Amino acid sequence: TVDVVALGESMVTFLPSRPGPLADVPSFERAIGGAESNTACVLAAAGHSTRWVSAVGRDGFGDHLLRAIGEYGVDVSSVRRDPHRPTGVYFRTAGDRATDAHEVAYYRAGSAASAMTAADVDLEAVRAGRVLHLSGITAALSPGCLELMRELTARRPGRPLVSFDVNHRPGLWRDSYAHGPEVLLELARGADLVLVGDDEAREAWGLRDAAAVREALPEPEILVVKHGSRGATAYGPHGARTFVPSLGVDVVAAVGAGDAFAAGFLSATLRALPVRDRLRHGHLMAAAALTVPGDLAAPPARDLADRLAALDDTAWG
Ligand code: KDG
Repeated sequence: TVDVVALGESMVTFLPSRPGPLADVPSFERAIGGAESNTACVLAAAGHSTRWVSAVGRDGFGDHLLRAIGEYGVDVSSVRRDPHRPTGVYFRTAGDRATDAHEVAYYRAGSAASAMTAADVDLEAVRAGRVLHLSGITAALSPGCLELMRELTARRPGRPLVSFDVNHRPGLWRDSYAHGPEVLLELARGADLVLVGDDEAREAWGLRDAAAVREALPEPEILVVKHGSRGATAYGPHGARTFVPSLGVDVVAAVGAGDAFAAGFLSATLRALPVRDRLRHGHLMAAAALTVPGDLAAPPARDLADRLAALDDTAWG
């Protein structure tokens, strides 16, 4: 069995050659994006066996995604090639340093991945890992994708540990087909591990603080609420609560940091490390992603991450 299977849409990402509004950026550099495959890539770089399940077009961008994600060591053999629909792409601007305000222009409506359904995804390949990693982005893509998410978060005996990163993307829900981000709460209830930012919980669900999120989400065995640059709190069974501060880094771009955090947390979970160390591994991987312009940074090697996570409390603030 593989350690982690991640399912979701990936896109070719275009990063701006200079800061400023989208209307003024003269050229872009090609990179790869997609929250779930980002997590899979970081996990693979940290030494885990991973698989990414999705659909891409039979086009050059699809070729590029398969090659680039495959080069991280992620198994891409279960990704479907759709001859009729394109691979999604998106453009972004550089975030304002202080506020991280940036523009995102998605060109993904009608993409190959948005046409995924429970009927045409290889569910056996999806459920073959120790962990199945999902995100709320998929639920916003189409009714078929929402059904697929419902199927994968349904509680069933023998299923893998289901990890759900809420990943609220307001730009996707604005012109979504029917539902709003409240369906993400329903999906989160079916997961074993839920990761959510306190800002996301406020915007998507109107929940004020971490305690309110736990109250609304008692089902997942572990709930991680991220407080941006402040830190993250993990809620475990029987009211257990663990807070670990973030590392103070000079942020270049926040994009990809949440995906990397999930990878660090999952890596430590797979190795049955204590909750405090899971959070520390999350912060370490996030710090690497925060200090590069694109989604993906080379994460610290596993033995280095282990040594950094084991530093005493003075080093960890
Ligand atoms: O987490 C980073 C992602 O937001 C980015 O890679 C694009 O998957 C993406 C999305 O749908 O926003």
